[in-house]
Amino acid sequence: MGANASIRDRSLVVGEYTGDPCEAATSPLVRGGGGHAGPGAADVRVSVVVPTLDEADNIPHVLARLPEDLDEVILVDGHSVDDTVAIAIAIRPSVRVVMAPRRGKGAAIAAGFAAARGTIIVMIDADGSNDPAEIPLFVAALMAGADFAKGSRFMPGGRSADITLVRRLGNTALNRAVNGLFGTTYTDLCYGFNAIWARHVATLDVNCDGFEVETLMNIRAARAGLAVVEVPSFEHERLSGASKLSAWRDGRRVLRTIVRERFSTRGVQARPSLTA
Ligand SMILES: Nc1nc2c(ncn2[C@@H]2O[C@H](COP(=O)(O)OP(=O)(O)OP(=O)(O)O)[C@@H](O)[C@H]2O)c(=O)[nH]1
Ligand SMILES: [Mg+2]
Repeated sequence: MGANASIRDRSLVVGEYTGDPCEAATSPLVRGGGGHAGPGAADVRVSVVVPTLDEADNIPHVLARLPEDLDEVILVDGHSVDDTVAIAIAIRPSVRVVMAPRRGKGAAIAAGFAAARGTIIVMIDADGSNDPAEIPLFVAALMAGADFAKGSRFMPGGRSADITLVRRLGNTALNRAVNGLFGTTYTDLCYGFNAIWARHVATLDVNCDGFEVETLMNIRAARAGLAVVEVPSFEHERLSGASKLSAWRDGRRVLRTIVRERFSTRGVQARPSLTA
């Protein structure tokens, strides 16, 4: 599939993965049953939220590969000290720039969700690891009935050229913990490429600041009974610059989030009553 795919490409159907991200299969629903087709393609407006912290060298690549018919692109900047914002505006004058209220990816995602005006919100990293050409696949998964489409590097058809051994082991262990504690069958817990119907954003109530944001979203989506689908994704190497994630520090934050959510009573789907 060429660059700048269309998010309204209705040929994106579930099928065998051929190596072309836009022909990949999605998972069956991994949790929940609340999904429904939602509005027709004509009523769908797609917002893309891009958290940035010193990504001046990478943001041109990401913006250049976005699908052509997005409704808005929101850059949530964590007060970069490089020219990330100026470069983004120069390349895409229509970009909406939101300054994150606090440091941290979670704070940026929450601010982007609050600012988004679309019916679908896609979150994608700014370092070139996530291929914007995969966005139509996430949109298609939502249009096909999912409430929340989460990218996965580790389901059939997904892959990572970026993850280190330590991070892979940590992600696998934490992913298993979540599956065991919350009854999910996720194959990837900490991946930043996801899409959700805007109407479900309040349900997730993203109120964390750091890299635990995807874990929080995945757990709360499952507990709220949202229909979650995994979408195979290829994670490329960060194009340039340094990672902001520390495996140990952020791994502990993810673990704390899992424990906190396990003992929280919020968002637990009500069990059907046996009495009328
Ligand atoms: N606004 C904002 N964005 C951030 C912050 N920390 C990270 N980001 C962005 O969040 C995305 C993911 O951060 P990365 O540093 O790539 O983390 P990672 O993908 O786990 O690490 P690598 O695989 O090494 O790239 C990137 O687009 C960052 O620019 C922050 O404090 N504020
Ligand atoms: Mg990255």
